[in-house]
Amino acid sequence: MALLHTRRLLAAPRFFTAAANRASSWWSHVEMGPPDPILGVTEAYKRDSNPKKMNLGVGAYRDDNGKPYVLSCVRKAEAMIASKKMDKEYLPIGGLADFTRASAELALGENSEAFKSGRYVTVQGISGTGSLRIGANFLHRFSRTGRDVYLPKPSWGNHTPIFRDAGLQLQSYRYYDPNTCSLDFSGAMDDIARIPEKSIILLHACAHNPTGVDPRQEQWKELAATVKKRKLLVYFDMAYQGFASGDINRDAWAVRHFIEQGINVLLSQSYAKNMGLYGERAGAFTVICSDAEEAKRVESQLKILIRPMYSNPPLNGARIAAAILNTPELRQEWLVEVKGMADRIIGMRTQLVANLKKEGSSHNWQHITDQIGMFCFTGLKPDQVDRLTKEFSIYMTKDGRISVAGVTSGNVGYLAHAIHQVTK
Ligand code: IK2
Repeated sequence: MALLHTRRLLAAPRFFTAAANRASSWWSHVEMGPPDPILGVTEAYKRDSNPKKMNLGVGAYRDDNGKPYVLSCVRKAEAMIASKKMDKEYLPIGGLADFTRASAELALGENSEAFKSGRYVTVQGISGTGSLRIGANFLHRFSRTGRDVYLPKPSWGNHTPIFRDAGLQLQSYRYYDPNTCSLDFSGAMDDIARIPEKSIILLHACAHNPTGVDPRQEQWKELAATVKKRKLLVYFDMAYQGFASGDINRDAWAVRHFIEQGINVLLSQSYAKNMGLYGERAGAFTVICSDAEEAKRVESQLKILIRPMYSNPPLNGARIAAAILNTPELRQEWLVEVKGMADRIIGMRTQLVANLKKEGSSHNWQHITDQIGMFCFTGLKPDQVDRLTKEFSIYMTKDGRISVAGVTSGNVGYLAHAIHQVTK
């Protein structure tokens, strides 16, 4: 007892010093923040020792063995770049010209009037997120008509902080009907028709994240007409071109249609998914302008925005993407590979539904095959998601979204079994 007392006395000064340090610290008021709702799922997954564990949280493509996949066209582009022994000088503020031009062409199409006439400006961004942030900052500085950005409900979780941190205000429009697990088209049209004129509206160009629900072409046409009538400023987020249907032109259809209708959109692109360049952070931000002279003025201001943020963008990913887009054989190989990824995901959706039926599930799971792209909004409730994690070590975001890219022929049966157990 006496010994314990002595030990406590000895420990006390250290305790008091630590407490005093905390109180006098510059950062004593900084509270512990919550983990990221998407990337936090991966952290929890990593801590799980169950050999059957599945990470269906983050949207990162896996091959049918569940392994990260580096496209063969990417390996070849890297070899080509290495063989040229290029320097590592800074890129210009707006990025690699071969990359930005090819990105604009990929999105708009080689026959696009806006592309051919040069009434656009494209700058390189730090993948999709960084490109969205350039756009958000540009809107904050130059939008003359308002600070309100209307997001679909729900939208990719990071959209809100991207726009909010840039000083814009977030609003929403109906998009998804949880009762049918599909597009709430009339709700969306009603809400959009009421958005105050000249507000900003964000649209997912294809493979809507998190719902996997896209408008059909006829519905896009109606949306474009309403948006035009309301004089809304359209911001397209295109993070999955080619990855949704397997066809780069089909996935860019909405963007191209809006521009053909005379709607001068903003656009963010990412090569994270469709080229598997996740960590390379290759992306682009485009503004369609009324003419080439306006595009020059906008470009000058984008450079002024970018310079104090990160000075100039990273070199490597842009070189890889540019090599693929601008070298006919590599481009051809990429088109086949991106289709291969999209097809594997579509195949997994079919297999998941077939396995749920085999398990004896009587629910209607048709939305799993109706939805498109990397994600499936299963309709699972938070308590069912909890059970999947606790009882089966299957990790996903709380909203019931699964990354279908993480499902393989080897684990689709286990997933279907687990889903059936928590939904029967
Ligand atoms: N915009 C959308 C709609 C996205 O889905 C993404 C990628 N999200 O992937 C992570 C996830 O939801 O699990 C992006 C933009 C930006 O992606 P990046 O910055 O990686 O190019």
